[in-house]
Amino acid sequence: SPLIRREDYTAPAYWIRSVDLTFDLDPAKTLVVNRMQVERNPAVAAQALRLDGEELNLTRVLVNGDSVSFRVENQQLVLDNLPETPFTLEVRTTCAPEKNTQLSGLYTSGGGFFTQCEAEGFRRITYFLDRPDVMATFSVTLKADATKYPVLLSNGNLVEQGTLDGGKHYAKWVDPHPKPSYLFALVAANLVCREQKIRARSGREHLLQVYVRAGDLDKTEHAMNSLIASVAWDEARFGLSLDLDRFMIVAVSDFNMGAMENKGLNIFNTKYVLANPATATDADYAGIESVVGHEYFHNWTGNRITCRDWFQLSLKEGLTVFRDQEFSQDLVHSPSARAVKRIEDVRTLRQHQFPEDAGPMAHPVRPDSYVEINNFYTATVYDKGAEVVRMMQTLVGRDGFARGMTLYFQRHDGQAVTCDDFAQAIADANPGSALATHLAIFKRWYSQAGTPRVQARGHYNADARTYTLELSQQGLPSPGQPTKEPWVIPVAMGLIGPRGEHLPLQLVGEDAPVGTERVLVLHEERQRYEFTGLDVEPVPSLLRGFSAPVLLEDHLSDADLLHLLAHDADPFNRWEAGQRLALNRLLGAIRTGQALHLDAAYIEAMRSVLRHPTLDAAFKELVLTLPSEGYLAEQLEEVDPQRIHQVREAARLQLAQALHHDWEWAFETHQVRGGYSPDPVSAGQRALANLALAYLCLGASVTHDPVWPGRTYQRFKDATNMTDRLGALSALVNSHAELAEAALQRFHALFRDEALVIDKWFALQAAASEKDGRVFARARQLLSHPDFSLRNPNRARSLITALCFMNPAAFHRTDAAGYVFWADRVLELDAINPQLAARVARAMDRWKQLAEPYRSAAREAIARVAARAELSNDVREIVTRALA
Ligand code: DPP
Ligand code: ZN
Repeated sequence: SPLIRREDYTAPAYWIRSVDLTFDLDPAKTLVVNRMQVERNPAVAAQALRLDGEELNLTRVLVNGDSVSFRVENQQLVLDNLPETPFTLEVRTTCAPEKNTQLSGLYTSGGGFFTQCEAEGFRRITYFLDRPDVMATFSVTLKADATKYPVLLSNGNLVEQGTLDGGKHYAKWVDPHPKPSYLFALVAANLVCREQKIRARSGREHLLQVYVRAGDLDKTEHAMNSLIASVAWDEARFGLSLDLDRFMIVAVSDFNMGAMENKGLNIFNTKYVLANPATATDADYAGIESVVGHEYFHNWTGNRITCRDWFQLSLKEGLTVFRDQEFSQDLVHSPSARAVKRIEDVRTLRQHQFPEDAGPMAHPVRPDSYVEINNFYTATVYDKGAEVVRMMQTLVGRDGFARGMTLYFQRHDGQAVTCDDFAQAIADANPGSALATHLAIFKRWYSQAGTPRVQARGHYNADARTYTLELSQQGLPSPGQPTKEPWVIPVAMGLIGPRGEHLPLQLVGEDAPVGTERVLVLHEERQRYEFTGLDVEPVPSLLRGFSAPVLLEDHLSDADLLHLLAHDADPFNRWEAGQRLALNRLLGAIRTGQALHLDAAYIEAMRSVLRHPTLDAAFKELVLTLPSEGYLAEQLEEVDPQRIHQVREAARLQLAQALHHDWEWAFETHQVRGGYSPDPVSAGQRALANLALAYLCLGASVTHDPVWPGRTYQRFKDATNMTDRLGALSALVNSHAELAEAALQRFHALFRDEALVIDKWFALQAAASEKDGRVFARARQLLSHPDFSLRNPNRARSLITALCFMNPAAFHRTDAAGYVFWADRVLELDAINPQLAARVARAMDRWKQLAEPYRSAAREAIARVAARAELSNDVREIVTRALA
């Protein structure tokens, strides 16, 4: 399987201007008639037309109605001797949707037909120029059994429908917007829909629809509300309105990804559509809001302006993640609720993207090469890509960024473009800005992999009343990139005085202070900043709001961090200070092998946050949650997952015991009364109450006091929403309470017919805090539970991802049984669904960091997978890179 390189890009030799598709849908054998209007691209030397196709049965090829000679080689249909003028090419093929377990292309799920075409699924439906820079208008006719498939949908507008002989019916859809094939979609299924008409600011009326299976209609309100909010937000913030009469979301339970932004017909994993208070947690509600937003926002950033080639994937994904993050922040009104969302996003970035950027799969936001593009739907392309866009906004300001977006659409609407085009538009709309000044250097964020390290050292000169801050940056080698050039790094910062006051910031040479917060733009390897007029020695608060995706070493002392935790006006850095205090203590114990002892200063600091009169509950919950085992591992040169677990559990137990009365107080005082609402204030209260409950049950696990486990079980039974029910269940399971078994059984019995809840049931058990190997043993047993299946991606992930990615202590065992489990599942899954298998394969990314005996055993397991001859390109690429 060849390596595909960005530098090899060439424009297509042909354009397909329009396509007319007819589907005769049958699970075993679907007939696809594909009529394309094709013309040569005069800018490219004359050559054969090569159409991509995969697992298709080709039955007929006609050019302008006449049969022609053709050949099929390397999964391409090749036609020579074509007319110069535009011509009609008709290709007939059949495929077998029911056999399509990869869930790419046209497949069946729950008795209906669905499609997924990004990145290269359309070639599994028909022969085509399956590349994003070939944009065509589509008209689509669907024919299917009227009883089994009453709903027939495709992109755009419904122009015709009717009945056919033999119990069949048909529908014809026309999408007026030219689009690449990856945005094609069809659905034929037995579904019901919630619909709502809205009137946009422009006065235009739109029909919004959310399609689900018959029993799920009561779980569609939140998705619809999120969609309505998305339409309004994009108009208000960026002046971008919905360009279609009808916008549809369809939920399907077998889906590889979260959702897909097909033009006018978004197809969603049920996980990101279905919610009611009894089945969905606050986190699920938030996930639905952001994914509905994300896919909707793609209509402009991705669909109207798309990617020239797949190396530009972050052009749409980084930008659209940034937009969905901003959307979720703008929906909440308090600055602290915005900060909570920012902290959660940064936590995700550090948990997934930083390890990726330090491991064998490290790649630039705009990769230079790939074997299988599906492997590059990564945290780097999505989340680091979003940080790159966020830095642009920081450098040009919020209004400047909006101007840049406007220019981007003026220049490129309807085109397939590159990351360079985007950055250029934002810079050109902001002449004189730091972005425009340093654009070439800034764009290294697109080309250099790896997380930059920033060092900060401050020095106060009492006589001169100055504070000198020296910032320097450095990049470590990554695969294929041994050396790094400096990046442009915006460092938002402030200086805090001994009484917690925010000091005015005046650099030497300036006439007056410029407020108490500013953005320093580090663009050289080393820069010095001299602040003047300071009567007191400040504590620096650097990288506020996580203004750049870097690793900061600021050399702050414990006392400095305690000061920031108590006083920083920037909630992100306040949270960060608390995490750093914990990190220092935990890492100290992990490195030295000595027993952990949480000192009074730390405990008191945590107590004052917990008891703070004005801080939000959601923020408190974040501060009082210890850094994860995965995050701890990333700070270490050599990783012993069992040691990390031991120390972190000891810390949790000490927090449980030292703050026992405070946890009781927190639990009692954070009860939400009245009906369920997923708003950030009530969600924060529930989160803190659930954290308190977890600590109270943990404390009880050593005192053997039955009161809190008993109350927790009662709360589990009486809960009126899933957040509280799952919180109580989790407290019991993670403290290994005796009542946990009964609760798990009851939970399963209550929700046996709710697939998404049963996923939670699997995941909770597989991600539970390991104790004496019991969690791993349980996870292995659950493989043969009648509800378990590798064929449904959500279910497969609920067990395998929870164990292999989210539970290091259960996964990394001295007897290597976790790695055997991993290799077996990767191989089994690869025969069913290579995309999913390749995701699971990445659980071993960081194996070289492991201590012995884990390291050798991990290598052996990866080698066993790599030795399999009939591996997919997807998994082959991952294991080859891991072993390199
Ligand atoms: N393009 C999709 C999304 O990120 C992924 N399939 O929205
Ligand atoms: Zn996306």
